[in-house]
Amino acid sequence: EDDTIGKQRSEHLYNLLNTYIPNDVLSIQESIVNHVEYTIARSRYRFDDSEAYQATAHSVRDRLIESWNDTQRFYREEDPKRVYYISMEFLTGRTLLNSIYNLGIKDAYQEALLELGYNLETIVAKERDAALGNGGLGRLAACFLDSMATLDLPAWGYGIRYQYGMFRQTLVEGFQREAPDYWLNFGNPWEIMRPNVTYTIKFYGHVSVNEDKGRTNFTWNAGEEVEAVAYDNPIPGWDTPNVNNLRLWSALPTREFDLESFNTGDYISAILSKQRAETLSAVLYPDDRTYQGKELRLKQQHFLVSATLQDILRRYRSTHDDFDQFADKVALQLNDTHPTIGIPEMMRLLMDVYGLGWTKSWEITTKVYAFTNHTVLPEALEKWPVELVESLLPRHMQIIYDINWRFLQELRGLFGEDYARMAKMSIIEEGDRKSVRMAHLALVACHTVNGVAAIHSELIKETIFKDFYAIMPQKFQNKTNGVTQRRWLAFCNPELSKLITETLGTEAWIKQLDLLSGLREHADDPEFQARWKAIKKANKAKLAETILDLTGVKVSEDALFDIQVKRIHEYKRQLLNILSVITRYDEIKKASPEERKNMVPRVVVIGGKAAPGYDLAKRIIKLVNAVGDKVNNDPEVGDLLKLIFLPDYNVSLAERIIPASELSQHISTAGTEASGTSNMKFAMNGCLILGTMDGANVEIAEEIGEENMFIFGARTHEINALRAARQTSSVDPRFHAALKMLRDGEFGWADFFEPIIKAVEGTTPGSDFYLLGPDYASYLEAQQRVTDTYVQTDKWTKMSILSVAGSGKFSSDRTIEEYARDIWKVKPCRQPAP
Ligand code: B1N
Repeated sequence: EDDTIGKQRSEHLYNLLNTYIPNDVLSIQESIVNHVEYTIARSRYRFDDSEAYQATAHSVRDRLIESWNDTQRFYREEDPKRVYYISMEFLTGRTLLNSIYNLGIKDAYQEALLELGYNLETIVAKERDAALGNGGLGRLAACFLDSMATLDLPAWGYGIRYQYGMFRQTLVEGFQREAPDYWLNFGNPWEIMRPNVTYTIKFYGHVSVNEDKGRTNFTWNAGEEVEAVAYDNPIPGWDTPNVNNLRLWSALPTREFDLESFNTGDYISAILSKQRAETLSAVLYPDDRTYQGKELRLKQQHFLVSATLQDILRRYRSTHDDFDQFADKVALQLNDTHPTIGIPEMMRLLMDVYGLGWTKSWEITTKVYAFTNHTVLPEALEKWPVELVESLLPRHMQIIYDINWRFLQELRGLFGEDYARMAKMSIIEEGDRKSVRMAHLALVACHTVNGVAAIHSELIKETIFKDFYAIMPQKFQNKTNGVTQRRWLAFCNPELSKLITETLGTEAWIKQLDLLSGLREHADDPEFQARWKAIKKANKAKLAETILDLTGVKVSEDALFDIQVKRIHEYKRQLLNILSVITRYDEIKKASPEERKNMVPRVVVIGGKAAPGYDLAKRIIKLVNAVGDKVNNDPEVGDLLKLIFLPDYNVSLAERIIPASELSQHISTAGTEASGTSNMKFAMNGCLILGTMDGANVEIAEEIGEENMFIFGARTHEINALRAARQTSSVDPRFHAALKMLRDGEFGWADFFEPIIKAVEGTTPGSDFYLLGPDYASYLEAQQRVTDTYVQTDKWTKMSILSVAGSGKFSSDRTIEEYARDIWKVKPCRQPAP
């Protein structure tokens, strides 16, 4: 990107090299074998599956790099407005299969490998997941990169190259254990280190002020510096010559900083303190529930935005002499408030480094930034202690105070001396421990804030951001989430994908998901239904194998596969699911042999990680395993009911689970799940949804029809009243019966499960905050509808087809088109095909 080769010379080179590596089978084999010998230095005649993966990945990387270089060169020449998606998380998963599909060379690679004696599917599984994210928010960022590339948008992602991604979850006697995910151990062929793209990142120290010709200049004398070095990750799109970039920063010690510490004469401690710098980008925070106020986390956030903004400003200035056009050339999207410290950092860079005044700097900053909110749960809202910001980022604290002072003046202009309102809305929260409210900072500085589903975008206006909505309603937008149908349907479910393409007579749906509506007219066709069912059956068989591998439990492929996979959270109500399994178990035990014959066999699968410090979530994992142990080994129950906890749920496992699922549960208390995105993936794969009217479920119901889902439970507007009455209202007796079985030790560990029981039984004020009790009857009734429908195979299959047919809206292509049009104002910029 930052080549210094003169334009003339690069033109010459371009003409010289204006041919890409050919993609015929022979050329592919040649490049794989070459990489075996020269990149991984193995014998051309003997390499194992892992080595075959490495070599294959490198040969694909060569092809990505060609298009990447040309795309970036084209962007430089065209100088379109660009968008930068700034996120602490990118949950990519694996890259190999995605890349060869997107480049349109999957069949050629499959054949090339087969002739060499290797199976593509086996090779692909050798890749480690890039798990640089917690869950939905991080995966959304990855889907957005895919869509931005596919839509030819001049877009880059910016993030952190964590050495340890999301922890690996193992089970020891049914308890979650966290193991480090050292994913870079055997190298990462998908990244390109850029040793010449580095920036210095400052921390601590003090700010000095000096007057010069009537101007006040601020200089931040850092107490600690680290170097950020860029790693570029090519992002191909589907059916386009464009390849975009995800730039991830890694921390290194600076030489200047070293010199100082080495001067003290203590060589060994100087080396050790060097290692402190590396720890900055060492590990992803595995908590998506509560913001923890940890200094290292704020350091990571500043590290990300400081390197990113220096990079963006330098890129802009390499082709522009002033900042007059900056806002016409740059759009910045903040993925939640995590990168919000980038607002004062931008002000600092413009004023203190580029010498602009406050007014001009503020105008630019407020024109480029927009932010997305992903949750209404108050415990997740970031608030950094003023003390901490002051010591770590002293100049930023000054700037934040200045921004706040001007904002409070504005409020005074609007409302007079309304101090209560000012205190509520201030960027600074007063109190024993003053803190900076990052969401308020973002709301003041960004031109737009958006929620991630219609209901959520309404809720933020009425709850957490109510006061801001009152004075700046024009800033509020909705952008309903989406997922990329490439990874989440076309590639992970190849057989269904083939059937869809054949039925629609085109594969255009891979880029235009709305076309799926064309499946509607086939929903009743018995022949089509038969093929549809057969594909689901084959996918189930594969999942059954995985379940056996991972848990040792053999499940019946004829049972209804009922899945709930997501992070373990009280609000997501995995407990509701487990309790209904207990109720079902109880019913089976009490049933006569005759009655048992008429029951519908079920495999209930639960998977997901608990934040390492989230005690109750960890107890819930143990509970799933304890109930599973009992139920799965009860000969009276047999195939009628299995409860499986699938360990280490991640992107790759999701790609196996989702195509095989028949029912999936999205059962959060109404008003708590901002959107959910796996619900969209399940629907796209012909899985029926058992869910509440929460998050994107509401819009899914609009699109595919409530009659094709199993909707239950209280609605958002009923929640407050239900909470107020929780202790005094009566709930379904089966709820208490299930809790009693737990308490009586039916599944062992009664003392250990007591806190779970206490949390939901509703006997103390504030207990059962997520209203499992009040929703229980409605939930069981919906479960009964599931069972009754499942035995009507044709009806079920029709609903499954209609789910897919109705999921067109939930492509992240649609989401990104809306962001591009309504928020970023960026247009496609496709390089001419080579
Ligand atoms: O973001 C997803 C939504 O689909 C989910 O409903 C929502 O729960 C999820 C702190 C978060 N909200 N907040 C987070 C992640 C990491 C962290 O450190 C909060 N994740 C969500 C995509 O919009």
